Amino acid sequence: MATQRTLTLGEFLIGRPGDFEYENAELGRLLNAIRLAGKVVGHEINRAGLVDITGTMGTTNVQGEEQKKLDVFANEAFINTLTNRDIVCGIVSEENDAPIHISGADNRNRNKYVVVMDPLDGSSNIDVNITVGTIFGIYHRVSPIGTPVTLEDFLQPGNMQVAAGYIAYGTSTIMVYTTGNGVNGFTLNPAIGTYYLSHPNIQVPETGRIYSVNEGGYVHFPEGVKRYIKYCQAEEGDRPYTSRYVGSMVADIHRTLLQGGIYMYPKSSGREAGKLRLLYESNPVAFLLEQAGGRATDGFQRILDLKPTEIHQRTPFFGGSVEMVKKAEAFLATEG
Ligand code: AHM
Ligand code: MG
Repeated sequence: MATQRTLTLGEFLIGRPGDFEYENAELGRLLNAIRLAGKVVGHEINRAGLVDITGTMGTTNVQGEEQKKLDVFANEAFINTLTNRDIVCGIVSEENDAPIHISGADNRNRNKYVVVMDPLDGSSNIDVNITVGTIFGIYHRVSPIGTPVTLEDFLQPGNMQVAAGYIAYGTSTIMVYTTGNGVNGFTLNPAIGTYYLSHPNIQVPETGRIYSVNEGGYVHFPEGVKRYIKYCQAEEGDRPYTSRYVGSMVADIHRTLLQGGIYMYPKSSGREAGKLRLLYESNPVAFLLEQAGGRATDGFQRILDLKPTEIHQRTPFFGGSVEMVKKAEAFLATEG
């Protein structure tokens, strides 16, 4: 008989003493807001094809990327949900050029948290019914309470995150997050709108059998990455490894968290810093991977120690099972 999931995300949020800091209740409320917006977005994604929500807006975001209708819908859903609750003082979103300042209902700038987010990651996959996701990271503000949020509040290294996670809108909707005390996953029962703890204490296997990279960029990759890919393909011992690449980071990372492996988005000759954005893609995912016993670097340095200089800056990314990421780094180190 199928196992019945009984512990809900709501119960989990209030039932983990020691998991949160003194703001316990506030961080819980913030995560509640995210799970709620995730339901709204997940519901809309499930209706794609039935209502006129797929396709493009005819606009581009600050990074020159075409905006999909669902990109815009998800962005608004998360911003509205986070803005109305007097917890968050600022948001950086992939879809917004500049940070969003939130002064609070009393206009006194007393909210404590900043949120960085990619409201709908992998949106090139929406129109073809493939998993997409929301990625988020949460920080304490560093500017004084009572003053408007500053750029410095957003340009903190990833090691300052108090929580991070993603919601994958896949065969089921699942929210996976950490508050720095392990990683847990909650699957949404859409019939009653409740998330249940389905993946407690996720641990990335020490090594894996899957490498995940867009090999379409192969000829433009650094020599070290090319040689690592060839190594993965070589028949020796437990190799060749197998290849999987969804093209939605959330989906590729979710698989990596559960099954192990390596996910890479290297720099290439056309893209010196790769594609993934440090603040709202690489850092939250790096925090999750490390909290689950995995590793995440830019090929040379720990992602979480990089000091951001711009809100939309990009970084190469190598994350997953410790052994596989270290092996890729070894190839990069001897690139010559
Ligand atoms: P997006 O935020 O514009 O969707 O871009 C990020 C996505 C990641 O989810 C995914 O891993 C990557 O871009 C795929 O890029 P590519 O098509 O170059 O492989
Ligand atoms: Mg993205």
